[in-house]
Amino acid sequence: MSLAARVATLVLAFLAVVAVALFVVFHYFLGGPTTIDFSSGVKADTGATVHITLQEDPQNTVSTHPDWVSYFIKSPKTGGWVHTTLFKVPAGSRIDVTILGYDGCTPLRNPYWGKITGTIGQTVNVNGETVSQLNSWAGCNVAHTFSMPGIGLNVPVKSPPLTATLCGTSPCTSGPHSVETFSFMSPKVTGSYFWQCRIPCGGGFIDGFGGPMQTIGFMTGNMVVTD
Ligand SMILES: [Cu+2]
Repeated sequence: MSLAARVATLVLAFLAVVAVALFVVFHYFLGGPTTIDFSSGVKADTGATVHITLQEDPQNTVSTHPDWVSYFIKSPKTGGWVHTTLFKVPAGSRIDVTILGYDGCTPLRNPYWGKITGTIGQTVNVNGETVSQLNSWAGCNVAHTFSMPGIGLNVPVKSPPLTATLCGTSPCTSGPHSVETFSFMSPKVTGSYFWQCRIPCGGGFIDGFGGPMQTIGFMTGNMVVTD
């Protein structure tokens, strides 16, 4: 092999190692879920209305954990579903939320989490019906919750009927699902507000609280409130 060929091989090998290192850094260390921005173009503290749509699924086939239960957020820019649980809203605004519930039921550990709190009117609209509670001990009918302790928000999300064949590919675009709508006021205090599902739905983990329950992009996330 000529000197030039050896130098070229060495340089190529070096560049390959650098490329792998950069991929690892960007993909695994810096490449967390993105934050979906619902605040741009909306003046904070005016009570303006912002619309947010989420879905919860029995799986997340676009992630490296295809068997983990997961939320998705609909991008207001593209209309596409994004594998994230991070979103940004303007302070002091009315947040209209729609959640599409595609996952099957898991009983709530405490009936308290079936009670709706923190929404305007202390109610949610479930498939067209206004309710203030979902009694998951009377029937297995709740899949996940959308709960934000910092503002006292708790919304159980109804599951499709027990015998339904659930959507098997995420993000779900068809299949049996519930439609829940509710509104709440975003706080006037800016910052990051943690939210999580209250059902220990991390199947295969001790007490169900590991895995998706503690991973951003699945069953826990943050609402960033901005001015
Ligand atoms: Cu859950």
